[in-house]
Amino acid sequence: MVSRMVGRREFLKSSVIFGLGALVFRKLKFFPFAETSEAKVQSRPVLISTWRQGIAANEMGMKVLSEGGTALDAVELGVRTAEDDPKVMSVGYGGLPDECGHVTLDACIMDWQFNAGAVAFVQKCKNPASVARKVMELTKHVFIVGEGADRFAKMMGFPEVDLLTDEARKRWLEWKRSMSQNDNWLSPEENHDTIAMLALDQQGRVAGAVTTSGLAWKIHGRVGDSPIIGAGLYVDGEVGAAGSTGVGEAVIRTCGSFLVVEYMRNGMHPQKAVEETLKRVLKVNKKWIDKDPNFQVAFIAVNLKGEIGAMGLRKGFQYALYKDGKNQFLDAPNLI
Ligand code: SD4
Repeated sequence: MVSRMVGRREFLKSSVIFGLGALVFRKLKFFPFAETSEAKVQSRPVLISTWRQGIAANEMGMKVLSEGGTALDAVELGVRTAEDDPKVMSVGYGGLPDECGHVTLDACIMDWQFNAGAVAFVQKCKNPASVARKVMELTKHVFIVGEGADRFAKMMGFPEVDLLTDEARKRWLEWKRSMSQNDNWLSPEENHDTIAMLALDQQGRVAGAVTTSGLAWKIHGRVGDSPIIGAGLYVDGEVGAAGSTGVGEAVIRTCGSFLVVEYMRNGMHPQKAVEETLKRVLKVNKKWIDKDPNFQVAFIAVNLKGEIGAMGLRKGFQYALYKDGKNQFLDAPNLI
């Protein structure tokens, strides 16, 4: 009995000492780290956009935010800088055409409350992301395509524009001249420049937009991942957002952006979430990826803390990140 009591007292004493020791150890070694990272992640706003045109898009996005706009305004007007720029030959006006010489545009937009809008196969309007926003805000629908999308854009007051520039037509003619039996419609090199843009504003509202002319020389009527909610873009106001660029077919097969957000919902850091999603993309699309050294897919992501993720399947993916007052153009890591 006595020895049992002493034993219990000893046990309690050593537990208290051990507990205090562990606390001191945590304070010294681990707790400060946790505090630092906690402080660091509270950096809002954050803007992240794919490829070089993301720099101008982020600049515009930040201007919109500083003038009191929301994350949604920031992504809509941010991606518009690429849509309007004929030198960006993979988005909007001046985009490279399909196999028949038609420029066809796809876009979508989504906010932090699951509101979403999308258009595809647009041929007469250079700002499909803004048309997508009108679909989202002024109709009961999510997705309008083709002639109906052009008609809707016209009804909404968007001017009709011939999207094919002289330079894009020249490139199309060169492509046609060099066509051979070996051509692979899915892999011309200059295809990976879709702009996906995500914004987390000061108030913690998250939004995203994606806009593209799709893969150059695609079969007439083909639509990729970019305007598809869940594939090219997904936003969840309680979790964060993700967007993609690259060969859309591979992203559609995996519901890529939705998967990134789901991984984040389950607690993954955005960087880990994009990596795990790319592993899935690789697994599902292996037979196509193995055959084609130019096959690229990439994701960007942001969570509500302002932590970001960016990664390409292969080397070469670059993105623009506006965070902590700096707009930087960065190389993303790659999976293979
Ligand atoms: C598509 N994902 O149409 C687009 C192309 C792209 O960067 O992203 N290019 O499949």
